[in-house]
Amino acid sequence: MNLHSLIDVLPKAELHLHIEGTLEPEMMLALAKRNGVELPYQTVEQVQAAYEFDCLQDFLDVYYQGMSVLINERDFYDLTMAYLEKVHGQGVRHVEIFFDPQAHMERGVAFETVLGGISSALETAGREMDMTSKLIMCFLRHLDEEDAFGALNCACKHKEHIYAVGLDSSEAGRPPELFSRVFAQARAQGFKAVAHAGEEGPAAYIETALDDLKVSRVDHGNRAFEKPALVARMAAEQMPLTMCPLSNLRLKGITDLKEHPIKKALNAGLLATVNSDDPSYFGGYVNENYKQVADAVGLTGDEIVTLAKNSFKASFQSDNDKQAYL
Ligand code: ES4
Ligand code: ZN
Repeated sequence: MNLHSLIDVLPKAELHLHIEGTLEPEMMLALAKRNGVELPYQTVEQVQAAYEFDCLQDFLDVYYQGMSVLINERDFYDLTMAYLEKVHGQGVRHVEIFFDPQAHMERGVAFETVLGGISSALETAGREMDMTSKLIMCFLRHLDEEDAFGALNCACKHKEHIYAVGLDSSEAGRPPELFSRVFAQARAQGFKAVAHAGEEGPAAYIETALDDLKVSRVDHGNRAFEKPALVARMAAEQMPLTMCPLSNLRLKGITDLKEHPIKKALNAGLLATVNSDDPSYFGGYVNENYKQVADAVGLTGDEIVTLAKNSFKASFQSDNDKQAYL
């Protein structure tokens, strides 16, 4: 079997996916119309023309503007359902989805509207497509600790729907330790923890995500390779890394996919995984990420199988549920 067909049929889990980053231009324009929201774009081509980014912040500005069309519970349901149907066709059997409630609450959209729409779509996908899922609520790191505590208080009322907390948005100058107290309280309330670290920020931010936030996974983690002792530690601990090749390319963390450290991560014995991050904005869903990075760095069939198995190993599924895929 050729490698692209192997990627198509392998069962996979997706562990690094911002649901707001799956908003396709067509749906953005349709929801803008449905909800009477003004956008600076009128056509799909105009939307796509805005997807030229020099860094993470460039992208985030467009991403927060795009999500302004999401107002009602049905919008969040439709968004989530469209993503799940898409990746069901790519062999994805399990998803762990990030959402950014603070970005919606600051626009006057209620926490329960966001959570209600996303979680009913996950329930439908479980019932109709046999897809399993977990939800991860991210704190926006450009906002302060108090704002994060507000989101955590909302999450505590809905523990049956939220499995873990995460940390995303602008990384530079916003080290994980600013949120140590929020994460300590979240963990005390029974949530697992993950955090974006080492996407643009230095290796030291990965270390404080591990030591201060006590995360179970590191999202991105690319800059770990600047510190060999950290790579050795993460390999020894089998600390998962959720890597996102097309995201790194589009946000200029790398200038060519050939530079992507996914193969280096496997060679170092890290529990690395491939994910799409914000597929609508970065030009590909999970299989496009696997295929393009596989072609660029020359992954073997065995390495691709390892990455797919890693996605289940690194997931929050029970050991029993993981076994079916290992
Ligand atoms: C994100 Cl690529 C990326 N990095 C950090 N935060 C994010 N939120 C959505 N996409
Ligand atoms: Zn991300």
